[in-house]
Amino acid sequence: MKYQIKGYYFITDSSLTRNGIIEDIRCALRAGVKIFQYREKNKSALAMYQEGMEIRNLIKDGIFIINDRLDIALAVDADGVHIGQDDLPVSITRRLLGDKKIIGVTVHNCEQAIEAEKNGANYLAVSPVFKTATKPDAQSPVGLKVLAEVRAAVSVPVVAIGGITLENAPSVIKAGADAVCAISAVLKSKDVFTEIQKFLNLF
Ligand code: 3NM
Repeated sequence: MKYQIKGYYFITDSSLTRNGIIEDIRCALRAGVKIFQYREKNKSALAMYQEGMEIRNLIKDGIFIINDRLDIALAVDADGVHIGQDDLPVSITRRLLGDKKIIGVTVHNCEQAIEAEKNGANYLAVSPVFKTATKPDAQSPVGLKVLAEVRAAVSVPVVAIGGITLENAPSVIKAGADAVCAISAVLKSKDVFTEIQKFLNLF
């Protein structure tokens, strides 16, 4: 894989976007983002396939990950899939996706992190670090301590997500995050491009 999981990690959100997720991705590409995740909770498989193909064709120079949907990841030849604790087991996902693709796994504690790495995860997302309104069913915030503990317990890259802002991002990076996701902090801004640049500049 040409790129590492490092820096600002962009995730689409069709309910928070002001100008549409495709325009958001264009802004992120112009700003220099190298890791993208298509996260869509409420669309048909066909709509996701079509949108996923459109995004696949935009991201020539970067990593393209699909949230949850292994079928869509395979269909659009994404670079990988991001799964949670209630999705198919990591080992099964690996068997279906093959050795060349990326598997990211959301974890809430060290035990899950060690297990996910053992089963073949390429990176982990520790979540939610802080309180977030973007994912209504998110667990209680795990905080910077768990983030640092997970960082120390595994060797794959660790991504931080949940309630991250420009103000608290430096503390998240200091706690050991290799990459940060910040959805509302970026998409609620009128100038997505500039807001993303500010996050990229933290690295
Ligand atoms: N997953 P914001 S929290 C996509 O806890 C996602 O697993 C989470 O959005 C989890 O940056 C979250 O606006 C949303 O807080 C993060």
